[in-house]
Amino acid sequence: MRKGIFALIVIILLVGGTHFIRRDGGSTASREFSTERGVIQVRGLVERPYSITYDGLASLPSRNVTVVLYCVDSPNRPRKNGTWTGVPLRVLLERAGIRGDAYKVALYASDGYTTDLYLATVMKDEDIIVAYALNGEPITPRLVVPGRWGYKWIKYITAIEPVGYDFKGTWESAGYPDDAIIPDESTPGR
Ligand SMILES: Nc1nc2c(c(=O)[nH]1)N[C@H]1C(S)=C(S)[C@@H](COP(=O)(O)O)O[C@H]1N2
Ligand SMILES: [Mo]
Repeated sequence: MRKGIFALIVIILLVGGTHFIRRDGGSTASREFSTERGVIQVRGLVERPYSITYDGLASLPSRNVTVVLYCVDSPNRPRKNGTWTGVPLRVLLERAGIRGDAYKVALYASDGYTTDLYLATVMKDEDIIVAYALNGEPITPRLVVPGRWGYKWIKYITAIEPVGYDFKGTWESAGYPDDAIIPDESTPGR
């Protein structure tokens, strides 16, 4: 009789334990999944703030831009190269209706990184895109900013925010040039 009760307890613990492990494993997986999918908020000085999932970007007008990513730390070594596919930042902003008092665009990432662009720059350059593919392969959406150093090419974007003041991102506020314009490749010491 006591053996029977003992066996029952063991069975309950085993089944309960297995159930717990499965549930825990499941919730960990779904947390990673939701981080990978990601969401971008378009907020700040806009008429109609909205959110778009990383997957949702593919349903908007897209553009291909062939350009090289250079990091300012090794200015002559191409870091990433090819054809980037994505949505013009301007299109994402216009969907929200940009308010007249907007002056810069602050960009935020899930790792705490930030950068910024002048709204006027974004509005006149359709090749500034939130890219979701490189050479036809899906990538985690990141900004592509032709002619500017890699520190403008923010990855893991979580928010795009027109602001009315001189917002400066991670490296811009540490003293790197805010325009981040890459000098011509023939420039000595580039
Ligand atoms: N979220 C995020 N984006 C970022 C950075 C970062 O640290 N965090 N570094 C920037 C810098 S300084 C460079 S040179 C490029 C490097 O891009 P890569 O990692 O694709 O080579 O990413 C930019 N985007
Ligand atoms: Mo960089």
